[in-house]
Amino acid sequence: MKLARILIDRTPQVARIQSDGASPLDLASVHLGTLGDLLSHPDLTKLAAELPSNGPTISLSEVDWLPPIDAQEVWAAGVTYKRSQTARMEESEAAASCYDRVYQAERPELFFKATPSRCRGHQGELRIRADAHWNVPEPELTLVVSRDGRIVGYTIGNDMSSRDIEGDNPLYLPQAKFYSQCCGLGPWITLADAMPERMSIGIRLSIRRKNQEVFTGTTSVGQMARQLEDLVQWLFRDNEFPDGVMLLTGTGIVPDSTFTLARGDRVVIEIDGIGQLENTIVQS
Ligand code: DO4
Ligand code: MG
Repeated sequence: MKLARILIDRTPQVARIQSDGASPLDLASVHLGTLGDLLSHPDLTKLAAELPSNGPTISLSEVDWLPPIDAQEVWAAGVTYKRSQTARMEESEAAASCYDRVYQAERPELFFKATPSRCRGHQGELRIRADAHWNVPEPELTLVVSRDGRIVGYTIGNDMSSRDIEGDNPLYLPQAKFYSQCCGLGPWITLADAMPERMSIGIRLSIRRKNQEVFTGTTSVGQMARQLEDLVQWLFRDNEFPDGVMLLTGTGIVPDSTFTLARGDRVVIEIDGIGQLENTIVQS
């Protein structure tokens, strides 16, 4: 079962994704107001399958996609894959020991990534900062977590990052990560019980420039050094998420140091069990 947020006549709607298209759901018929309410419902899978539609099914090629989020905060974990640890250590001599230590520490790196208004959905535009000159996408399995801390679904996240800002000084991390249009999410949420076996989930990144592929990389969730539930458990320590929360789980794909994104690039991230998230890169 897959759930999305889409625009119909300029109104955001929660929709069920089916083989023949996206079907808008009548949340009010079960006294629910938001996608967040639905995701935290104890009977989510049954409810998502049974909710009546309140409009015609729209063919997937005609859907106007929104990121599958309404009021949730977006957090991210870092340095959860060996590749991220080595890339960060190359990027910053000053912070190399921080990245080395956090990769091995019991406490993971967790940081605030985005508010819903800074996220963009499938086919939306993601931004590279005007004051940065070394930028990359980070393709990350993203956990959809209910308000009581259960992983109820998965989506694709793109943790856009300015490597020169982050590498200059680790205290600049929030500026390297958190700005307008800094996070891609989508195209939809696959509910947890419809996902393939976790360790076998493949993640692929392709970056196209003027119809040529300029970077491609792959990894799998099996390469991650941490358990997903462990990340959620740390995030919920002395912290409450009344609307639920999205948690990007870190990147295992980092292009080598000569690569930077450019305006007009098309970034395609594919994750098994979810689908493809495609975004175009813009810069002021
Ligand atoms: O500490 C820097 C950020 C790490 C990160 O975003 C990642 O590993 O995905
Ligand atoms: Mg990241």
